[in-house]
Amino acid sequence: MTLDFNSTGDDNPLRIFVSAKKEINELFSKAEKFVKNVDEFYRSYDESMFEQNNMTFIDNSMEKIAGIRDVLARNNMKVAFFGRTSNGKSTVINAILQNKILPAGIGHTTNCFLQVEGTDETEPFIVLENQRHNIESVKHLANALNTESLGDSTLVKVYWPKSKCSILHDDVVLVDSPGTDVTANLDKWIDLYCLDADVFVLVSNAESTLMQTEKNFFIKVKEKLSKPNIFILNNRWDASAHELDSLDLVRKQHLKRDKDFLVNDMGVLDEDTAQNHVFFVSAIEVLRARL
Ligand SMILES: Nc1nc2c(ncn2[C@@H]2O[C@H](COP(=O)(O)OP(=O)(O)OP(=O)(O)O)[C@@H](O)[C@H]2O)c(=O)[nH]1
Ligand SMILES: [Mg+2]
Repeated sequence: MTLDFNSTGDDNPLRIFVSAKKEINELFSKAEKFVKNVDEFYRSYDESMFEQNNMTFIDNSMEKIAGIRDVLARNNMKVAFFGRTSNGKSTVINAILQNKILPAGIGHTTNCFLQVEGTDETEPFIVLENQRHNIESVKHLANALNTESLGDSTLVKVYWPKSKCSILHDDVVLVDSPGTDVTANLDKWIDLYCLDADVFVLVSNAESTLMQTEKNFFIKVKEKLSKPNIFILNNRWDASAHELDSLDLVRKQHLKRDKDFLVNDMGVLDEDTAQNHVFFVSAIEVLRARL
């Protein structure tokens, strides 16, 4: 099956994901009601009439279902982007959104968490500590973020008109982060922003290699989430493309290291599937082409 992300019909993969999530949510809602009924039934009699194992089984089931329901409660798909400073996380998100929404540039640019989601309103706005601020453009967003002395674990929600960006119609939420190398708050980040993410994207720099700081961050994520769904983007591939002689070799080298990380260090994928989780991209070129 070919996946057409530009499709506006029901075959759009993001729409399929969101509607599948809604259906699963309904199933767990029913399962929760069922287990509650059984629990009430048992409790309406003298508990000593039943084996303790049965009661424990019911309690455990209720706990498990509640946990799964929490994760499924959101009907959107949350995609979180991580990687070292300047690897191009914000540019990748802008390329996906086909708009220069997030500030991007050399040096350490993103200084807090930025969550982009769609709004039915016609003008963009941001919400910071429950306060709404109107913004006209990315320049205003950058200024607004710079004038506030935000901690690197702060979340700013960016609401961008769905009418200006097709991907936001499909309840996708994209989360940009500061570089994993510039913070002492990795544990806090994981608790605040990773536990409910559906997909993680590690934006790596194809001009160098996957760094230990990036790997360590995801190894920490894995300690809390049993099987994070991770994709690796080897960004800045345009720069490598100048070295035509060694291009194939460099690609193979990156692929080997990335697969090794996903399969052996993380243990989240097998060899064959890992191959489909590694990409070589030039966010800047895609963004330019899409503007
Ligand atoms: N050549 C090239 N430059 C890129 C590419 N993607 C991003 N850049 C440039 O790299 C610089 C950093 O990009 P950002 O998107 O701000 O990087 P970031 O990972 O968000 O950085 P922080 O916010 O500081 O963590 C910018 O000057 C981008 O124009 C790419 O694919 N190729
Ligand atoms: Mg950034």
